[in-house]
Amino acid sequence: MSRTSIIIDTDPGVDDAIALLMAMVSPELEILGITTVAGNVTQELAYDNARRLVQLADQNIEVYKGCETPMVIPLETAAHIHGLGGLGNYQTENLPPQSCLHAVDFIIQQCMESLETPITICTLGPLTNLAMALVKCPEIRAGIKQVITMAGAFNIAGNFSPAAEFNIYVDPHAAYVVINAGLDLTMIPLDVTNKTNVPYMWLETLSSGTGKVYAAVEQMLAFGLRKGWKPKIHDACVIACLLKPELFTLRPHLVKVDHNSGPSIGNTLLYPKTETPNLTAAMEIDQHAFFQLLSDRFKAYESPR
Ligand SMILES: [Ca+2]
Repeated sequence: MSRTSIIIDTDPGVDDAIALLMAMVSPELEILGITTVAGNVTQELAYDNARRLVQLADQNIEVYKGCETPMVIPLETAAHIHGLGGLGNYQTENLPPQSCLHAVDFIIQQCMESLETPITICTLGPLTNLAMALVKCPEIRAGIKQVITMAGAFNIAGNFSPAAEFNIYVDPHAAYVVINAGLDLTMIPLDVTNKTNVPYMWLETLSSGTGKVYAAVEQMLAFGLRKGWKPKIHDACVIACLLKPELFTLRPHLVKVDHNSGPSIGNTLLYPKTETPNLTAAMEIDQHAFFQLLSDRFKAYESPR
């Protein structure tokens, strides 16, 4: 099987963790590297958490530390959603060694080496690293086959302000750069990812299953469950869309992002189909098939490896 080469840019984050764990056991994917971005948590925590997850999955994937702040505005995190450490109640010591290469330079290097066979970039956090790479070296566009991003809110209120979904809210200027870069971009908005409440059946599978990954994910989800939330795993939609795009209703649309300071900053506006499209928008998800795919992939973690 020829595998799809990807970079995952992430700010783990409980839902990022599930997306990463899903990707790391998907045989169709070759993960060239993981890059971390400040978002749900600070860069330092995101970087440690991503390495923690690679270690948990017994993988040998390099993690590259990215931008410490958004391009223009100060960082706002979401530690109240993901726990102070970012992975709910999950913590570990003795992390793998750090890489010296910056995430932005890693993205540039990989894209420039892939001009013959362009790669896919999956973004699970604010778009700062990818935008900075595009600003620093616009030529990388030729090395990018596709970008799939969890970002935006089209026909519903945001989850961080009434106008904005978190990833866009944190760095609307980066979103503006990426959306207008002329890339093959698929945007999976909150309208769709809000439908990924973890079913009780999967929670039961986690608690009755064996293996350290199940136990770890249970700990991660426990933080939200204790607060009475039914966890949503927004970012896993990106990996699912890469593996099985047929699970989503995808439509070409023009989307613009409001990056002007004011109460609507970070708003994503979905224009009617009559306007010239600039991206592919996910409009609906087959929830049942999505969770089937997720639980199928997690079976790889069922017993100690
Ligand atoms: Ca995320």
